[in-house]
Amino acid sequence: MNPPDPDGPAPPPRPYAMPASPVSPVPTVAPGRYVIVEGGEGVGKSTQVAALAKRLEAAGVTCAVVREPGGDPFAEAGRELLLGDLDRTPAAEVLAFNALRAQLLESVVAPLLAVGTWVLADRGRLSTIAYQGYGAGADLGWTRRVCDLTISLCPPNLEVVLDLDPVVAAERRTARGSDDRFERMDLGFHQRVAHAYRHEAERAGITVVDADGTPDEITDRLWAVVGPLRPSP
Ligand code: T5A
Repeated sequence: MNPPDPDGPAPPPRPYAMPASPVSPVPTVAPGRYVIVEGGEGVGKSTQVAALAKRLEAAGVTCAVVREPGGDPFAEAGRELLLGDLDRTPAAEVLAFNALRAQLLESVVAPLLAVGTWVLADRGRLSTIAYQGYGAGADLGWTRRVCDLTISLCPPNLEVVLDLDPVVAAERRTARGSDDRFERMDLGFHQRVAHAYRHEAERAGITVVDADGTPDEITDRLWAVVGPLRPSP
């Protein structure tokens, strides 16, 4: 017979939206906010994250921009591997994206939030659920659990999905000209990813913003959900 587990029975899983325990019981500065902008290829995430950072800075908020995969030397090296062409299984891809996410959360995001800096992220856990779960066929329940476990290291204050017809997004990408492993996937893959974002957003009550229009129009729509996260003066 196995000896009794010294930890006793497993506690119930922590809900995803629960805030992380504070590092110190007496914070000296108001913590920053962690905002993740999500969506398929070419919907305008990088453009909008940069525009939001400008608006926040103009409003007196110190902020930093990060991207996934990436964000520190280890995670950027992993990005090269993941966006390259070496064969991998969907489950290995889920774990690899989450390993790089854990690195980013613990080494970059959490320390910035602790000193009051806002973090605007280009992609996060929903990308793994959409691309590896719905797109590449990794088991969805397992993928969600792995992603929830990882993001519990540093839960975001807001996730927002930019929604755009994948055909329009593909035109934007073609106009720009770029070509990594995921961008080369066929339209069916990108349609599954777009459907995934809509479905996951509806399931979890995540805000969806229409990404059709001029960049300024879309920034105004995003600002309507991000701006109110600022503490009242
Ligand atoms: N991935 C990532 C996974 O599979 N699983 C994961 O868990 C994670 C985290 C990352 C890849 O990794 C995959 C998904 C991705 O394939 P990436 O290079 O960071 O690779 O890819 P994207 O995040 O998709 O970046 P893109 O640059 O392709 O898309 P964006 O950021 O959504 O779009 P953006 O802002 O660069 O704009 C694209 C083009 O459109 C123009 C821009 O000027 C640019 O040329 N544009 C507009 N044009 C007209 N109207 C507008 N409103 C426009 N807004 C921008």
